Amino acid sequence: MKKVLLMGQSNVGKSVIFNRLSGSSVMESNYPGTTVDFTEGRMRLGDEWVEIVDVPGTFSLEPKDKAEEVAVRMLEDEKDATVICVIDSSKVERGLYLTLEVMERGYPVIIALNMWDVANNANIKINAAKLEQILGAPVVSTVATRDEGLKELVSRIKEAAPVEVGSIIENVGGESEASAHD
Ligand SMILES: Nc1nc2c(ncn2[C@@H]2O[C@H](COP(=O)(O)OP(=O)(O)O)[C@@H](O)[C@H]2O)c(=O)[nH]1
Ligand SMILES: [Mg+2]
Repeated sequence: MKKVLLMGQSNVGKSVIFNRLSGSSVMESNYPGTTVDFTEGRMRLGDEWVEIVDVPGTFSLEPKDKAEEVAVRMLEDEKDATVICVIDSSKVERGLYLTLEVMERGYPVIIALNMWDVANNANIKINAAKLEQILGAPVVSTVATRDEGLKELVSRIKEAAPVEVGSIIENVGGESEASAHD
């Protein structure tokens, strides 16, 4: 069965998203040989069922503790997974670090700009469409606690495809060159 991994730092809303996307058949287990637990469930994606995993929070793919180590191993265990990178919209740069690392490893990625309400309240403006264009990956703003954006997030998972990280740099360069010629 195809797997979808929810990844991101701690406290960005991964578990709220997981709970809303997964059905009732949720299973909690320890990662083999560790005391680190994670939750797994199923989700309907178009006309197929896929497995969705609430991966332990991690800041990067260079693990600093046991839980982060498990997060990295879970990613490496699932070479064919699609990754939903969950980012706290009020701290985008922090979340993008992990996103780029996951992309660099060749995984198809879709980005959930969660906590969109928090960013709004803090007057932080993010151009999700532009970020999507630069990254070459779907970017969806969400407020998981209010179930906002999650339908769109799920419907766009199929758009996630591997991205050349080099092309992201080109996209940024191409942008500034285009505006320079305006
Ligand atoms: N305001 C707001 N709070 C959220 C949102 N998503 C999650 N939260 C809250 O943020 C906290 C962390 O969420 P959680 O899912 O446990 O984060 P995780 O550590 O990434 O699994 C919880 O108190 C959630 O209720 C959101 O979009 N907006
Ligand atoms: Mg959690």
